[in-house]
Amino acid sequence: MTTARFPDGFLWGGATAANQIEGAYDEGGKGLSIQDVTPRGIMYDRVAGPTADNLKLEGIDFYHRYAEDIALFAEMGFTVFRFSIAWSRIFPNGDEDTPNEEGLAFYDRVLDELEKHGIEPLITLSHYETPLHLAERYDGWVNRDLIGFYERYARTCFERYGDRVKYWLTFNEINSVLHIPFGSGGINTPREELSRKDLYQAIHHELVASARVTRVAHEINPDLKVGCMVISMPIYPLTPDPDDVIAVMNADHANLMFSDVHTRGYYPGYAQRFFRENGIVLDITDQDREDLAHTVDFVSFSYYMSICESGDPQVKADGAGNIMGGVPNPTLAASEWGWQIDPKGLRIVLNQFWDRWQKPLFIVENGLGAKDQLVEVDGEMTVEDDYRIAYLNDHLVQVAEAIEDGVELWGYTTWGPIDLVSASTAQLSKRYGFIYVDRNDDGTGSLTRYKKRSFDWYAEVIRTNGASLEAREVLKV
Ligand code: BGP
Repeated sequence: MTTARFPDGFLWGGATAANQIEGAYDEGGKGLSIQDVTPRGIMYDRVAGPTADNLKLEGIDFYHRYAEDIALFAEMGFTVFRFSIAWSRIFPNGDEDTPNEEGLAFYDRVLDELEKHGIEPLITLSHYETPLHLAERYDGWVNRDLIGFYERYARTCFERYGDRVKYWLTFNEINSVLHIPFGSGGINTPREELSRKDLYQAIHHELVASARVTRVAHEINPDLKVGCMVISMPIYPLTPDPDDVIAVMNADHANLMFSDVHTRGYYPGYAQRFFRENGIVLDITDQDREDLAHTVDFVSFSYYMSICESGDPQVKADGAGNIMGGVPNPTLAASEWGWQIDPKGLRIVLNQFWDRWQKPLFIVENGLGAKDQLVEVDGEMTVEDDYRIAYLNDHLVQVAEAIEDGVELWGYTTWGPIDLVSASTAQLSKRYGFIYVDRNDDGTGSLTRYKKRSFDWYAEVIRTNGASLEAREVLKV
């Protein structure tokens, strides 16, 4: 037991994305999204159209099984559930004038179910799911027209659901555009043909769109809370050499610029210097500047790992990571996919973000992707996932420390409370859930759900508001 104190009303739950769970890729009038043509995952090139080997086309069939799945979340005591709306269910091509009613009605039903169980929804408007037509016809976010299409989509969602959904996120991991232009920004032009100016112009359009819909949300209902969402990754200097520390500062700037703009409403000096020195002249209108001034209500982020940086060009930055990698940390162990495990990094990042922005924070992704073994215990099928329990326990202990440090944190949603298709590799065998889904990488499986050992563990954490967590020495290499 710890002395961990999470505030009353702290929101506990899990997080998903439409393209990784829903399936039904061509049902209910849905158009194609960029996920329907990336069967190997968003780190890899697109293919021409949907192919049978793309696990996302069926996902875990949440589209038909949402009631059963939400009931299981409720059994664990969830008070919040983060999910995304598939943009191409609401506007199948992205550029229509009127929305698809069948798509809207689906999310009404999901919200009904959440309401029934007293679970607060937290909705991501765009989670790596740009309608494919917007990528092919407009080259995604490189094109300024996307701002208007996104605004129409967001307005439709706020008007339809704004009286029952308080928490909204504009773009999932917006800082990933730099690394995966197609997956994150719907940019069809191959990465190697994009100039820096193209990339930062696309980023600028997304930042403006995010700020603009934040204003729209507040106009529709002043009680709505709109947040940004970024990949957080504490970056440590490999050595005490000041050159390594400067390298960290630069890497931090590249990564934190997005939330700096979201929270301050303008580009910070270091970004302007970077644009100047790299000959990047962005098309920024007066209207853009006015829009950007509508800052977010809170900052949300994913946290899986930390990384190192070095000022020495000889040092290899070949460490694997959540979209971004870096120089591996010699003191930390890693997951089966090479992501280095660092619970204390979460406390560090919570403090860094709070100190920097003084905006309430929300951890909307954290978890361990691992290979699970389904076994029979006392006549029931389950997974004895003590490794997952250890990972989450140790991270949550650090969250409690950060709260003790004075950080204002609204909630915590683990990534993938139910097994789902991986974003980076499109595998099902990279499992994050408390609930096992019987589906394999080759597409076989009954889709039956089974509770893992971590299911009861998380239920107890939520029931005791964190008091059941165990402070213990965290293993290093
Ligand atoms: C984040 C994404 C999620 C999710 C998670 C885990 O980058 O927001 O969509 O999938 O990482 O990553 P992966 O699925 O690659 O293991």
